[in-house]
Formats: sequence, structure tokens, C-alpha cells
Amino acid sequence: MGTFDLAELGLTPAHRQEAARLDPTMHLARVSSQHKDFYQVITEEGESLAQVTGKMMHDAASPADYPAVGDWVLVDRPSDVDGPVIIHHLLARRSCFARRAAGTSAMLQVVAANVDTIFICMSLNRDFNLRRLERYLAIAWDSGAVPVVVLTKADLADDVPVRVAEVRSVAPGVEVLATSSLDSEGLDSLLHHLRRGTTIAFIGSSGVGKSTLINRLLGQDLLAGHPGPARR
Ligand SMILES: Nc1nc2c(ncn2[C@@H]2O[C@H](COP(=O)(O)OP(=O)(O)OP(=O)(O)O)[C@@H](O)[C@H]2O)c(=O)[nH]1
Ligand SMILES: [Mg+2]
Repeated sequence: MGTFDLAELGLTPAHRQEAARLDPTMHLARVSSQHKDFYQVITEEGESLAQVTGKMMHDAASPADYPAVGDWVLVDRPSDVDGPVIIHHLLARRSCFARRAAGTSAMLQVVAANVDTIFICMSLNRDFNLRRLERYLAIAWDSGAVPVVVLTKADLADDVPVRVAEVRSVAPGVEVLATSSLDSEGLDSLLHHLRRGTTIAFIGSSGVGKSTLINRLLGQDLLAGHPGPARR
């Protein structure tokens, strides 16, 4: 029996069925970060270093065939006490953010997999741009995740209701929240989306206040000095 409940991270009976079909002797894990030559995954025993099999590398037709942050995978062991665990299988993605791999025009690289809710962040001062927001919305809908528009830095704007109305006009049916990390405006509405088993992600231009907002939601400075793909 493990010490970590993977349902907290969104594991469902459907994942377990898929895992049993692929290889019932292996252990389910979720990819928490991706580095050049290794991964970190979370198993029922906690976080472990992981690597993909040579076969997986050989069979990969494109970068999208490699595991990415958020992916559910099957690993040979639940812990890396005896060296990195080995990723043998990648489970089907429920949602997927992809971008073109650097230097190639056709190859897609997965930035984040299995995100349920994507917070599209745009600040209510300089960064406010409806065309850019429409592009972000298109990316979000394509990914399979549900977008929520998070307008940040409401404390710096004096026309918030007007801006919110403009956003609603280009984002029909999408929840739009005006927030401020300075005075905590709108943070309660955001917190409603943070539920057990639900995966969220934040995207938006540099400087709009994503890290500040996440830190406010977490109530601590967990992200200080840790730039990474999961934040964009
Ligand atoms: N006035 C005001 N400033 C804010 C708010 N949220 C963030 N800021 C400031 O905006 C600046 C950028 O915030 P970050 O949280 O680092 O922005 P980011 O989106 O994480 O940027 P990248 O990590 O570069 O993508 C910092 O100086 C913050 O203090 C807010 O609600 N109100
Ligand atoms: Mg940041």
C-alpha cells in the first residue's frame, strides 16, 4: 500500500483500466517535470527520478510521443531508491497543449497534458489585448481543457467593468474573473476551481502576474526562483 493517493492528482478508474490492459504488473505515475535527459514522476510512494525505455525512444515518431508534464505513465517500480524508475508506457491524453518544436516546422511538442482548466491570464493594464486573448482562447479550446479568463492587476485599472464586458464579447460562454493579487480581489472565485483531482494550468504573457497569483493561491512562495514549463 502506498503513501500517496494518486486520485488526489486526478487518477480515475478509466486510467486504472487502461493501465491494466497495457501491463498489470507496472505502477501508475504522473509526470511532474521534464528535463533534458530525465523526468520526475509521482507514484503512490512519492516523487521519483524517471527515464524512458530505449524502445520508447526508438518507437517515437515525433516529440509528441514522449511523455510530457501531466502525462500518466506506467513505470517498472514505485520508487527510485535503486536508480531512476523506467517509463514503459504512456496513457492516452485527455487534453494536450502542444507547440511546434524548436527548429522544425511540423513536429509538435507537448507542453502540458491532462489539464482540466486553463487559466488564461491577462493584465488589466499594459498587457490588455483582445486579439491576443482570442489566440490564447483558440489554443485552450484546441487543447481540450476548459478556459477561464483571469484578468489580473485589477487594482491598477479604473475601468474594470468595461474591460470585463469587452472580454465577454470575444469569449462567449467563458468564465471571466477580475483579480488582484494586491488586494485579493477575485481570488475566492479562482479557488473554486482548485479541487481534489483537478489539474489546472496558467498561461499568459510574461509579467502579467501568474506567479504572484499562484503564490497567493498557495499561500506561500513555492514558485520563487523556479521558472518552468508548468507555469506558462
Ligand atoms: N499592482 C499589481 N501588481 C502585480 C499584481 N500581480 C503581480 N504584480 C506584479 O507584476 C510583476 C510580474 O508578476 P509575476 O507574477 O512575476 O508575473 P508572471 O506572469 O509570473 O511573469 P513570468 O514569470 O515572466 O511569466 C511583479 O512585479 C508583481 O509584483 C497585482 O495584482 N497588482
Ligand atoms: Mg512567473
